[in-house]
Formats: sequence, structure tokens, C-alpha cells
Amino acid sequence: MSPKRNLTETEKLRQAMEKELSSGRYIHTLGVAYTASCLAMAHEEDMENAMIAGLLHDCAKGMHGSEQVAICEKARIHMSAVERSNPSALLHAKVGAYLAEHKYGVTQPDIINAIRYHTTGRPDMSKLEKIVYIADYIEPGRKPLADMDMIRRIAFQDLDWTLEKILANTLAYLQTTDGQIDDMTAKTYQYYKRV
Ligand code: DGI
Ligand code: FE
Ligand code: FE
Repeated sequence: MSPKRNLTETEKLRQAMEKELSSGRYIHTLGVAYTASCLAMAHEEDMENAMIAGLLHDCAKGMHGSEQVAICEKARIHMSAVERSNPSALLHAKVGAYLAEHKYGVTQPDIINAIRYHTTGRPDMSKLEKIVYIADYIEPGRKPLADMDMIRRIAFQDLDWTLEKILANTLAYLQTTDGQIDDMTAKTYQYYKRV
């Protein structure tokens, strides 16, 4: 994708996602794309990059888990044991990053990384990575998760504080399920946790 993009290229990605995803996932995707754009406005990030990363962040979500594992094996993408056993929850982020680059023509590493780390986060995220991670949690169509009103408000004020709150809630939620915690999610929380 050339650095000088026009709306038509974003529009093409929107249309591709409309075809690729279930209607519920597509509506969530639009919510993330527009929320990420608004966060980019508030935090002086590139709005179009936020829009593209938001549109593509769940592009692999409709694939069967075994298909995602097969793509990773073929492309020699490293999978942690937890990712391998939870492909639809976790692996879709890495597969999505791969497809963004190899199927949808995204060349900017920051956009690709924002897709790659949208589920677990990672320590020392870029501003765009933080914005996409947060937009995925707060987009208007999300069911009201814990502390949602507060998290939605602080997202437009302080990205790192918002990350800490989301990560704490995600880890607390995972402890109520039998979901194993990925090392990267734990490391991200340790990094953003304020003592
Ligand atoms: O793809 P989405 O549903 O829009 O959202 P997402 O990509 O942020 O997350 C998908 C799920 O992954 C969500 O229920 C939280 C979960 N998750 C986040 N970190 C971990 C995790 N699941 C496991 N098992 N381990 C983690 O470390
Ligand atoms: Fe996702
Ligand atoms: Fe999502």
C-alpha cells in the first residue's frame, strides 16, 4: 500500500471485511475502526492508520482454528502452547497480521503490529497498538464489561492508565473461566501495572 492513500483504499478494505466476516463480527469491526479513528484524533495519531488497523484487526476471526494453525505452520509463525490450544481466542491476531500483509497489502509495520498485538498487547506498545487494543475493548457494540463507563471515559485521556484497567479486568475475567493466560498477556499487564 502506497504511503499516499485515498479513501477508496480504506473503502476497499471495508468491503472486503463485509464479505469476509459474519454480520456481527463486521459490525464489531466497524465499531473498532471508528473508535480507533476517534482515539487517534484525541491522541494525535494518524487517523487513517487507525482506521485500517481497526478494519483488519479481526480479519482472521472467521477462520476455523485448524486453518489458523495450518497458516502459522506454513508461514513458520511461532505459536505459544496457549495460542495453539486457543486459536480462535488468541491466534487470530497473529494470523490477521499475516493476512493484512500478504493478502490485503498492508506494508506499514506499525499497522501490522497493531493487529498482531490486539488481543494480548505487549510491553512498550506503540501509540497505534494501544489505540487498537483499547478500541477493541470499548467500541460501542461491546457488551458492557466491568468498569466500562470509566474505561470509555479515560481512554480519551490517558492510554496507559486505560491499558492497565483493561488488562486487570481481562486477567480477572480469565481467572473466572478455564482460559489459560498467555505469557504475553501477563507480561503486558506487569509492564503497565502501576504499583
Ligand atoms: O477478537 P475479539 O473478540 O474482538 O477480542 P480479542 O481479540 O481482544 O480477544 C478475544 C478473547 O481473547 C477475549 O475473550 C479475551 C481473550 N484473551 C485475552 N488474553 C488472553 C485471552 N484468552 C486466553 N486464553 N489467554 C489470554 O492470555
Ligand atoms: Fe480479536
Ligand atoms: Fe475485535
